[in-house]
Amino acid sequence: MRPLRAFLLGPLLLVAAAATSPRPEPLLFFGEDWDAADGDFPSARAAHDAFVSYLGRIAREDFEAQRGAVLELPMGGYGARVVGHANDSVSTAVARTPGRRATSHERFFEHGSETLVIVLDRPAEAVGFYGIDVGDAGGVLIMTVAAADGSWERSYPVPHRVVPRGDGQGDAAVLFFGVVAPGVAIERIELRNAGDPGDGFGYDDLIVGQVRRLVS
Ligand SMILES: [Ca+2]
Ligand SMILES: [Ca+2]
Repeated sequence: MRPLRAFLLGPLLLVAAAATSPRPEPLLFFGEDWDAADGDFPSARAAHDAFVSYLGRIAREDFEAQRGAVLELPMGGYGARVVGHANDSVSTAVARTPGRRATSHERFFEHGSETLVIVLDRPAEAVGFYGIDVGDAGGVLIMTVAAADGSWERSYPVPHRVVPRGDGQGDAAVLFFGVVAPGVAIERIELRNAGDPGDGFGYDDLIVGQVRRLVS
């Protein structure tokens, strides 16, 4: 009888836990191509594809029509305000941003300041992006997502590789990082370099969206 008892108790315990536990923690998506200087980034793209597969409504910014450090991005009605500082800017200037490049077309966002803030007009349940040339000069990227009223906030160190400045590895490495938080109204996103301030990051293909829901 013991195996049967275990079989029956397992599902019952799971149901009880689901009924009383708080909202589940977000799903995280990460892939990194550390040696991506020659172009392709299959691991990062696989993480991107898995992230997108969870989403129904989706908006993407490729930065191709943008200029400057402070941006107002329509993003399909989500309305993202990117608040950059000195050393931040949409760029194509590879000569001035060694290692950084676009993952779509030509333009990307160059992040050289400590903290970049993105505020959404309309909340999203999911946020993701490609990061380029992150960690090759001692930088450490931390992403914080938060509800506007301060009722919910999570900070995630992006689990990318890090080598000291001058090491020579990781030039033009590409990563993808995404957070899917069903039922959460994310309205504020922070991207912070908590490591060597001399490590410039590139971002491209910023994605926000809502979780795909089954309709019956
Ligand atoms: Ca682009
Ligand atoms: Ca870098």
